[in-house]
Amino acid sequence: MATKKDLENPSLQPDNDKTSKLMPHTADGNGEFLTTNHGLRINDDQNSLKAGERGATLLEDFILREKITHFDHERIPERIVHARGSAAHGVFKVYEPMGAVTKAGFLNDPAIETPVFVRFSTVAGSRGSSDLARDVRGFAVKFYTQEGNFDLVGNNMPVFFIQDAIKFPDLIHAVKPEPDSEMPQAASAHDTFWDFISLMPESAHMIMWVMSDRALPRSYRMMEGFGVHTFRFVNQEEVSSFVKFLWKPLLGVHAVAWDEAQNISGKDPDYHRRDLWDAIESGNFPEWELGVQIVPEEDEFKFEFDLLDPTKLIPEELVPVQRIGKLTLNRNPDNFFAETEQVAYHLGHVVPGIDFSNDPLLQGRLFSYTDTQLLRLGGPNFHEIPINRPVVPVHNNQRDGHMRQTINRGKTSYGPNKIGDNFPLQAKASEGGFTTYPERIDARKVRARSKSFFDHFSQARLFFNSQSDPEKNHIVDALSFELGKLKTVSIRERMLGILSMIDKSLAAEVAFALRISVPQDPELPMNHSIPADGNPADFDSVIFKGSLISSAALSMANTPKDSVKTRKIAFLAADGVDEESLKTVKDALEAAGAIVEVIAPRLNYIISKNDVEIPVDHSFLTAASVFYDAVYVPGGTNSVATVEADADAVHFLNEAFKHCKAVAADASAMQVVEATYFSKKIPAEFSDETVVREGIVIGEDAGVLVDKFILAISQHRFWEREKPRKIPA
Ligand code: HDD
Repeated sequence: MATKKDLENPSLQPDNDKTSKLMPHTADGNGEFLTTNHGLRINDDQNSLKAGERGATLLEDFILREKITHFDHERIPERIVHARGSAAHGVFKVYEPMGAVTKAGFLNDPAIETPVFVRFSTVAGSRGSSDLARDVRGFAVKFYTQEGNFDLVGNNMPVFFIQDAIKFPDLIHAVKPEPDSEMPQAASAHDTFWDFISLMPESAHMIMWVMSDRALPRSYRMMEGFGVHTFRFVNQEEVSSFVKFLWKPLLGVHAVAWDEAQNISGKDPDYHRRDLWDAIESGNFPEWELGVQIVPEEDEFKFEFDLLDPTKLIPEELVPVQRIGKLTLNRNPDNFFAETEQVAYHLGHVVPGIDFSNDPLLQGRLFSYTDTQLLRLGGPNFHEIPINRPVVPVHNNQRDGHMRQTINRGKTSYGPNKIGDNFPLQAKASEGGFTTYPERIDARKVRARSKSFFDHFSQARLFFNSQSDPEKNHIVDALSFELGKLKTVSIRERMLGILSMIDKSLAAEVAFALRISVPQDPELPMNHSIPADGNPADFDSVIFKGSLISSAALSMANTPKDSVKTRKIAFLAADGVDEESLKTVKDALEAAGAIVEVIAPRLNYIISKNDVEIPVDHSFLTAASVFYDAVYVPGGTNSVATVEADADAVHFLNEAFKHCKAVAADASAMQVVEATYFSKKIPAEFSDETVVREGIVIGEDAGVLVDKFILAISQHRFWEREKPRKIPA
């Protein structure tokens, strides 16, 4: 967006490069002298100033005081939610002009690369908690557009727990560690969370998502993202339509197993952070397509649910997703604190062409985000922190406050003014000034929930119905785990009441695991979150709708399974390995975009049967099967014998099989496979069909084997293996 001055000077090109704008704020001590914060060169940074070598330290030591004081103040309050996160820089490009529905500049010019900063997060845990918690993931995108910043602050699930922002503090108090014991960390499996949820039927749909594999992403790069609320698009003619925003990952949507997640949490709590960082460092830039579901304003009431209800999604069968542009993350931050920790997202950061709906959750969020930054970042000037600055100039009459950076010149900091020729000027809509969509509202002031928000179960059921059998099993297991951790038995019973409203078989299976009965006459659909004087809308008269029985887009089983890009494959080898088959399989996997790591009993290198040194990436001590998507055992008599004799190697294979991953071995390494517990499950033949079903490949010809192995890895997981449960490892 051009400023008034720019308009007068058409030769000025807009500077769209966020990275170059960050540069003046970066510092690098390479080749420099050590100084105090005030530029004084420091002569001795090893010793404080003392009265004599052994004497007391002197208060005079301003160098010591400055250093310690700064250190003491290094921490700021962590985010009350989404404290644990990782971020990256990137760009967004729209495919085609979207002028028919929105006038937003960055959605209208396919030539513009809009810089973005994207932060992913878990919700409940503290800053230092594990990435692999069973939790919702945040997916917050800051677009530095030519019309100012647009923030799309979403999650990896399309709905939310509550319908009104006034319940947010209750929800978060319930899920955070319990206030007396500060336990458990980054986990929802405790009494206060489920006590609350069991009294809030409106959470039913979200609970299905949070108990599903969506809560255990394989990678941030393999998650969908959702703006959740219904927003508004407004075009140049001031015609408005409703819009839902979705991010579709080009690598598909994939999850890890719960047992694996718990294991990773111990072995590498930074697993997702590392994965994102490493992918970007190695040039495997994560990509998503931006999808929109557009509903013309006149269709607002055409659905069986209310578009304003954030516990509902619009099934893709009803309104198809149009993919309108691509997001690419291509640069890691230079400094975690300055960028990832200090970035401040806010739903109220919009640009002309994007506006809000009356979703009561969205409306409350519009207050919360700025408010939280004021505390977290210490004052009203957080927009001046380099990562938060727009790429376009900022001019207004706001002044002063803690840590003000801008040196505003001139006498006037008010408008209208004559002294300063009335600058800065308000912009007309034609000059890019934001105008609120003039929605007609003619209503009474009430504290109430619309009756159209009261069907809490139809979409929860739609979600459950849409899952594949393994996904349904995982939901049953997740609920059995979480409810199994509760101390208060009555909460389990109440939850079973809620589950029985969603699906009787789901409730029965969880009840079986908990060895209690499903309440015959649950205290439902009573909504316990109704106000003291009841709700003006009569809940009993709610008709449970939801004519759609199942939606393919809701199941991760239907995600594309045609690529092994960035998948990590472990090769278990030792001295004497047959380097030819190793190389054939490695080269083919790498050509397909996978990452191969050689794991051996000792670090550094192994010597092949033909005396070739092969670099080793990890020993069995520092590696674990949970860090890999698949495992391969190459041939070579001595190597095979060593791997077979190594208990850690056999455990590696057993665990990979348990977590339903693709396993391959050279035919001459059969004795290693025979040492595993799954040796009896090896199929007799390895046709493509068997490989896709079973995920195991054994072969003599490395060239043939690797094609089938690639096919197997691209299936991601062979969840059917879990059916005979209680697999050791
Ligand atoms: Fe929120 C952070 C997403 C409801 C109040 N939220 C936060 C972040 C994400 C979301 C991704 C982290 C941003 C970052 O990386 O810095 N929040 C959501 C979604 C919601 C939602 C998708 C429902 C659809 N949030 C929500 C409500 C409230 C808040 C109803 C309060 C009324 N959220 C906050 C907050 C946070 C926040 C307290 C903490 C840190 C921050 O804002 O910057 O203001």
